[in-house]
Amino acid sequence: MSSKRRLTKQQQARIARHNQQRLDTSKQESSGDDDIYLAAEPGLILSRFGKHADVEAADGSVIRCNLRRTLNSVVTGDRVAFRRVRQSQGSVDGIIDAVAERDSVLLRPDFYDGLKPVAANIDRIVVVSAVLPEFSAQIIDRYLVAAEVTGIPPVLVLNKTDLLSDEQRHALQQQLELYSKLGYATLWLSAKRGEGMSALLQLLQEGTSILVGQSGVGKSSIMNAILPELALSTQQVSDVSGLGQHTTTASRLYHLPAGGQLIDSPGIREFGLWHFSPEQVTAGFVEFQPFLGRCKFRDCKHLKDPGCAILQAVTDGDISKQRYQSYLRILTSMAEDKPNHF
Ligand SMILES: Nc1nc2c(ncn2[C@@H]2O[C@H](COP(=O)(O)OP(=O)(O)OP(=O)(O)O)[C@@H](O)[C@H]2O)c(=O)[nH]1
Ligand SMILES: [Mg+2]
Ligand SMILES: [Zn+2]
Repeated sequence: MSSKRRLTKQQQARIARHNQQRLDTSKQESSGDDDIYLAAEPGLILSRFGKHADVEAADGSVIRCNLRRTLNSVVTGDRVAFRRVRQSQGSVDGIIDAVAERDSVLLRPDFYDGLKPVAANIDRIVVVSAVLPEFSAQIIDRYLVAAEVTGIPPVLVLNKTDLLSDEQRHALQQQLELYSKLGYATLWLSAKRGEGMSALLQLLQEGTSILVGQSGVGKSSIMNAILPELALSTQQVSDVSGLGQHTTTASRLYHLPAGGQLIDSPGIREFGLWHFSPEQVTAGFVEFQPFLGRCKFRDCKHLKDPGCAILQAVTDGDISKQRYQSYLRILTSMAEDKPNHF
């Protein structure tokens, strides 16, 4: 928790009560600033940047709003109550009064800033990977753990398939097969050539989905392939560092022509899992589940422990070595790199 401003339980309860009252836009009483603002309306957060957010009203118009100071977190996908200004002055045309309780939230721990919400009310996490900058099963496994623990179903998308050599094609087909055997939806895509796009659109038709993955894998390019009129900026993976350029800086929600909403999000260098316990990470590996509780020792760490049912399953080929090694690496990195505030 941030130490900058700690509220007492009473203050928190009062803020929550006011927040709840403000959400009911049909029953607004007049407030002190009615000379500045019009009546409250329900809205959807398309994008949040610093002290501002773009809110979509029921009529489809987009209003740039300030945030009431007591709102501690507002992100893309949040449902809010907001008011338009009576008279526009400059670029900010409204204020967000309250945020509705979230059905789901994708969180990401920031090494310096603590836990940060990426987006709210998400129905699907689309994990995008590509051979350029690099294909990393480890990053996929991290997102899968987050998806399992938060209960938001994932879809694995391999983009830039136009770049694959025959050898890479074969290896990655096997990779994706490993995941589809675990029950995950997988998709082969080329945003550049438009291949696999209609299958993707069909998957995204209902609810709100978010594109996540390393910088440079082509998230914004996928958005552009769906909605060319957006003309979102995209950038080549650097020849020097071999990394993405962190082109997208804020998440933003778009409505898809065939139905559904899709959020483009900024790529991140590493998706940390410090906010989860080791037990949650274990549970995040779906194929471990039938074996949990069957180890000889109740507090088995599934490392070298004798009588470990997970290790036995790896030996028997019921759990893939790759996934088990990935699990070990995640646990080790969680213990080693953990910043103090997690
Ligand atoms: N060959 C090929 N290149 C692609 C494809 N999709 C995207 N790219 C290229 O990959 C580079 C990075 O694409 P972006 O869309 O900016 O990647 P991003 O994931 O949005 O990156 P961040 O915003 O930094 O997180 C650009 O040069 C794109 O043209 C594809 O299907 N095939
Ligand atoms: Mg981008
Ligand atoms: Zn065990």
